Amino acid sequence: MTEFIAKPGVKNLKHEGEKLITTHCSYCGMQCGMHIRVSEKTGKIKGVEPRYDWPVTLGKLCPKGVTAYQQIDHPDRIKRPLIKKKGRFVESSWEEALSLIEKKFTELQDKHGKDSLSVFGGVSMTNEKCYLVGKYARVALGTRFLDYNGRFCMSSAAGGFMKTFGMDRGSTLPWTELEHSDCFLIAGSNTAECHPTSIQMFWKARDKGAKMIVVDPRETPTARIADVHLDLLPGTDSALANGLLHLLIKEDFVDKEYVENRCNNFEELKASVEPFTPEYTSQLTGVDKNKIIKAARIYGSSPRSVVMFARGVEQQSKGVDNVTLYTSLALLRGQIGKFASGVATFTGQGNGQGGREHGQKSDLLPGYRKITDPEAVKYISGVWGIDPEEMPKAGVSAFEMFDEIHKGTIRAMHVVCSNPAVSAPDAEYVWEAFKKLDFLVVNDFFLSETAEFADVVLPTTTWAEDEGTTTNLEGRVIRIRKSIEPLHESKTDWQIFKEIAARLGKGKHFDYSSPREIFEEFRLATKGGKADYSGITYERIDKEDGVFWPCPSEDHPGTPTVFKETFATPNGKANLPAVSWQEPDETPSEEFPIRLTTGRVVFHYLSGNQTRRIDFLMEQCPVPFAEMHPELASRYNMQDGEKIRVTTPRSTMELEVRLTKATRNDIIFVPYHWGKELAVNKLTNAALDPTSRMPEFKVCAARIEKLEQKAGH
Ligand SMILES: Nc1nc2c(c(=O)[nH]1)N[C@H]1C(S)=C(S)[C@@H](COP(=O)(O)OP(=O)(O)OC[C@H]3O[C@@H](n4cnc5c(=O)[nH]c(N)nc54)[C@H](O)[C@@H]3O)O[C@H]1N2
Ligand SMILES: Nc1nc2c(c(=O)[nH]1)N[C@H]1C(S)=C(S)[C@@H](COP(=O)(O)OP(=O)(O)OC[C@H]3O[C@@H](n4cnc5c(=O)[nH]c(N)nc54)[C@H](O)[C@@H]3O)O[C@H]1N2
Ligand code: SF4
Ligand SMILES: [Mo]
Repeated sequence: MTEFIAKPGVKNLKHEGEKLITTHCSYCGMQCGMHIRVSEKTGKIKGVEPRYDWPVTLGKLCPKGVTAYQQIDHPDRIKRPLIKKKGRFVESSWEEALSLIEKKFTELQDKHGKDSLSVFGGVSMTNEKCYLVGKYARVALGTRFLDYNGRFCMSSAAGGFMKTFGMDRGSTLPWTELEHSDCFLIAGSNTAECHPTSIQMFWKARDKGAKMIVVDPRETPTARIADVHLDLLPGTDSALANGLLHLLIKEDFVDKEYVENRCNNFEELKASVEPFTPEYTSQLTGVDKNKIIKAARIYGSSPRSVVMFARGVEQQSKGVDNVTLYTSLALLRGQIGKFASGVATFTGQGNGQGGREHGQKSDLLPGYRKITDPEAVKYISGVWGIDPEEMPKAGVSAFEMFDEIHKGTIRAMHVVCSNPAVSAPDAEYVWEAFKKLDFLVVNDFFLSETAEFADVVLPTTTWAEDEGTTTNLEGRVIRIRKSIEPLHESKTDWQIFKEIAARLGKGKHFDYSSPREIFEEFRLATKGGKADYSGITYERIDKEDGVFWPCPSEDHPGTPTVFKETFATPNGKANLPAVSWQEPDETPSEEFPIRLTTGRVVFHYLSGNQTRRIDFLMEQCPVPFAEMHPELASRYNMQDGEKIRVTTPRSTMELEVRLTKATRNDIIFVPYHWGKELAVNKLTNAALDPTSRMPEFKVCAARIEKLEQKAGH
């Protein structure tokens, strides 16, 4: 374990009577290094210290990170299993809760077949647990209906990287190199609020003269410090990226040798970007053409540049196209596989990278293997000790599982580590689906809006009560360490899968006594796959400050920079897909004249089920709001702080106005961290990307109205 450094230069200043557990934050993909302080006498959590010697985040934590420990011994923790009886939750024993699950699952499968059950997973869990979610669905329940919350998060980036590179590692370079880059093109990422501790890397590079281009409809804190801010209309990224590609080609910024030797399809791409002159691009995107030209020249002339993007470009019904186009910028410049340059997506959730590689997706098996590939099925069946014939077929994507519930195909669901009642689009449709289920089981440590619909809630441990590994947004596999024993009567998710499996007669496939044992099987399951972890051990992670996958053997150094010589496509060259511009699924009309976009604030995390319980964070940001430009507000005679009505073709809600000149004057932005009547997902459009099945959270058409003053007010 590492040495504790209180501050650079001040060593081993430990808190009296406490031990320090070296681990990482529970929330986002930055996975900031931290030490949890635990009282030696009482074993209770006392607080947190940043980890200055963690090479990626160097002692930085954001407001969520410094308060993350407050979840652990929080009074709202679910202490015992809950069973709904006559519409109310009643505490029960594990025996009673698990017997009920066994009975219901068995009855439903006897009557309606194996696929009447489903599993909805999440990636705020360790690799060990994420791996077991897939195995639990396929081996213990034997259902094809399995998908997870990464479908709302990383799926378009994954789809885009598979198309261009043939492999989906979120970053082609280690982020410790970012400070040596000359130029960042950041699209659809509110970096300072959503990956706050990465900002120091950009500042260091800026200090050495690096340039920054930000593509966002809002002037985020990151856009504010940019050399060029391309303030596009939401949903027009493919037009903008085509326009930038057009200029790279026209102004001779293409690395011809690289493109010739390492890329496919250049001529087709060239032809398809031809119409995207700065004038035409400006017309489609609403961005001043001179800013587009300036951005292309800065990016095109920088020797070491990094293209980075996040959900702003990905959470669209053309999200995969957007990803391939932005990625093509870096390929035309010959930037992939070299020092301090490349492409990266800002992976969202703590284990958003690892959790998407190992079989929580409806069509994937561990190691990024395809369930439609008979060889992959044969290999994984061997590791799992089942007959390949028993392996379920591919299922459907996360949102489409709700369609299956409405159709009556799916009768029961086990939600593990997600809160789709808040986070899925078209929320009222999703709530109806939950009500329609014959049986819903939820694993969580806090009663979420989804858990409120459940028949049985199983109390799980927080990240600090178990050990395992996660994979950060660089692709670096790291260790999560156990700070305390499970509180109350909670159990870890893997223990829960093990116990349910045993009751369903599949116990021999889940006979683990520790996360380490799961990790050993998991290594084997990934061996030979695209995401190969087989050379990674807990000991190596400790010794080497994490190990980057692919790492196919214990003497392999791991792969901090990918695609140095070749890409993972059949001919080893990267693809440059030619995709033209298409409107978003829903565009403004007379009835819904503006665009609504949604996202995050620094103080809350995702569905808010964790951060809405932390006093400091709630004090900073208690309720959602509709951010709008004063010009837009004045057209409707709306004032700052006033309540208004926002309506889309799906539903309507009331929100507080927040005026800011940082937002375009033809859109509103609403953060989505609240449930029920405060859930902006009542309004969002569930149009899905054809490849990634990612919903269009980032753009739909809306109407805003002043609320009638009530008499007497
Ligand atoms: N504070 C905080 N941090 C988080 C999270 C959190 O909930 N809270 N969640 C984590 C997770 S899981 C994720 S996925 C990431 C998300 O991180 P981000 O993707 O950075 O966050 P968002 O706020 O969803 O969206 C980013 C930006 O996209 C812009 N945008 C909207 N529409 C468009 C468009 O059409 N084109 C472009 N180019 N931009 C557009 C928005 O204005 C917004 O500034 O953050 C991670 N970190
Ligand atoms: N409108 C709109 N909607 C969006 C987005 C957007 O930008 N706009 N972004 C989308 C994105 S990027 C994401 S990632 C999704 C996320 O959406 P969700 O998956 O709903 O996100 P969380 O709030 O992280 O839900 C995780 C739940 O699991 C619990 N939990 C945490 N750790 C564990 C664990 O180890 N085990 C178990 N069993 N439970 C645990 C938490 O308490 C919480 O209730 O939301 C999506 N929804
Ligand atoms: S940046 Fe992300 S990982 Fe780091 S402290 Fe904040 S929420 Fe945690
Ligand atoms: Mo996410």
